[in-house]
Amino acid sequence: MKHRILQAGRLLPALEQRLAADYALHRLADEADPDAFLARHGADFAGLVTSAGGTGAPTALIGALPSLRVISSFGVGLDRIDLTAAHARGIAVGYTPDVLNDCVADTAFALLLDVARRTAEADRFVRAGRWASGQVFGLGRKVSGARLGIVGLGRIGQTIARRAGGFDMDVRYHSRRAVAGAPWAHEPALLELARWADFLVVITAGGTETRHLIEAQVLQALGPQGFLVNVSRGSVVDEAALVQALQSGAIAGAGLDVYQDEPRVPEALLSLDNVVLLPHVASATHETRRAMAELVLANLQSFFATGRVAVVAPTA
Ligand code: NAP
Ligand code: 8YV
Repeated sequence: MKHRILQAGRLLPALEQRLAADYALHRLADEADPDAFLARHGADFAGLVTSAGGTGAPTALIGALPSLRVISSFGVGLDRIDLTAAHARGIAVGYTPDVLNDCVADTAFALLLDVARRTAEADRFVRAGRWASGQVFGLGRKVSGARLGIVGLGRIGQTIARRAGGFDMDVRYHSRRAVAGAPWAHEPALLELARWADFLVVITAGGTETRHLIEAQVLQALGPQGFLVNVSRGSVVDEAALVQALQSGAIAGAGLDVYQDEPRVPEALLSLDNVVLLPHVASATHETRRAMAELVLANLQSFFATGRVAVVAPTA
């Protein structure tokens, strides 16, 4: 008998195929009325496969699955998983840290370079025929040697900091605790880091503790020559304050991969030229998504063989 697994949201087709081969997989998205389906069949499922940046495992979904024993999440963020509810019921939670550090760090730099050197904007300029018609494209901001402030020096934050060495950048970081042995200066006051930095890259965890950590005052401190890059979660930045800061010139520009209400991006951001907008794709390469998929499978295999997932998510 195959274990019954519920799939919440979309996953890589190759991962879905592997899951469907190994388990009795049911896609909740195929149901016209998911709530009615869960009310009738929720008790059938021992496992839930979901994605960190997508559906997650919210309280209501966990509550609708009374026989649930394991959650395997595609991604590292835990802000959309009710860890307290899972812990209270003894549900194992597996996730996919580390394998995506490189690609998320690369994307942070892609956004940083793009918004500073105006590459997407320059591409639009060429395609619109403005170069050919004799217009001159304006100057950008030098990245090499600049000051980089990193908000959150975890697995990905440290990878970003190492990338910055290749650009001869001066790096400092803010987090609640200094990271032992890290060669970069810890700045306990976020406002001070913002005041000091030319580029502020946000890569903290999401969730209630970091909600609107980057608010109007931080943006004011970053200043009219400063750039913000957010590859963490949309909730970490006060989006209304960011729009205001970009429109008024309180900061120079922003590079964003994540938003408060994905996939909706505020209309105001779409019309600004000093913003680079990505559709939550920081980990989206063939190589990294394959590695994440392998961990999703390994977590389930390990759980059903031993009672423990291979990579255990920290409890809330
Ligand atoms: P991690 O190793 O757990 O690092 C999280 C960092 O955030 C730590 O340095 C932590 O330090 C800091 N932090 C937490 N709360 C904070 C607060 N209130 N104030 C300041 N700093 C705080 O996590 P990771 O693997 O690097 O991943 C980070 C996040 O990136 C994930 O949680 C996820 O949301 C996001 N992510 C996004 C994408 C994407 O596609 N855009 C892809 C992967 C990950 P302290 O605890 O000392 O404060
Ligand atoms: C993915 C992410 O885009 O790992 C995370 O926390 O947000 C990203 O890697 C996501 O898990 C896929 O939805």
